[in-house]
Amino acid sequence: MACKRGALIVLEGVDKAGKTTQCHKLVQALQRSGRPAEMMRFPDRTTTIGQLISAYLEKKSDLEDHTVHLLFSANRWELVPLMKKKLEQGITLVVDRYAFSGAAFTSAKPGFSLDWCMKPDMGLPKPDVVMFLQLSPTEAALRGQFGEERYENSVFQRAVLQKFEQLMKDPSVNWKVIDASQNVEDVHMNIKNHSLKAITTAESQPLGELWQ
Ligand code: DGP
Repeated sequence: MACKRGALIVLEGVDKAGKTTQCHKLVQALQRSGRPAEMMRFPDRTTTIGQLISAYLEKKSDLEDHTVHLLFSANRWELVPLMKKKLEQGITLVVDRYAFSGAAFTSAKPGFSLDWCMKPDMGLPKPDVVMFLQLSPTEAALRGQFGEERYENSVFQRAVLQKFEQLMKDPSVNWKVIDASQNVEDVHMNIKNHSLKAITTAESQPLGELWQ
């Protein structure tokens, strides 16, 4: 019998919500319980496209807004063969940001519709669950200063949050909202419970296509 596929689990949220910490904790917890799991993150700055994105985020280069949007999307598409291979091997992927960040961040810029921003990512592997780590801009500010990278300012982050809220109205995506203001362990338990359910569901369901 072919092995059961892994689940595609995505964590999203505005900056400072704790996504990266929680992704690491989730992968460790799944592995400790004997479930094969690996972490991925987008943008993946290690590829040729990812290096262009990284230079842009670090403000070492300027790129036209549509162009950089398509590069972020291309960075996800270039990893799709690897993602599918791992999922088919029964490995659960825990992904730090995905197409939802893509649509929310670019559509928060003037002159971009959410609809246009979603188009390049249509057909990507569909996550079995997307957990949105919710944290108000006020609470995010209490967690310390933003860094120096592009997008790291509270006015832009508020606009991004509004776009995420619009994306979360889409019933075709299995959204779970997580209160990220709780302590790290409570957030982790919440995320782990949703993930275990997603892993069980994924075992009996084929991988879907996003926004199709
Ligand atoms: P991170 O490495 O998770 O801090 O993400 C880098 C920054 O890039 C962060 O501010 C969010 C933003 N970002 C992530 N994905 C996309 C995307 O697809 N499009 C745009 N415009 N920004 C993105």
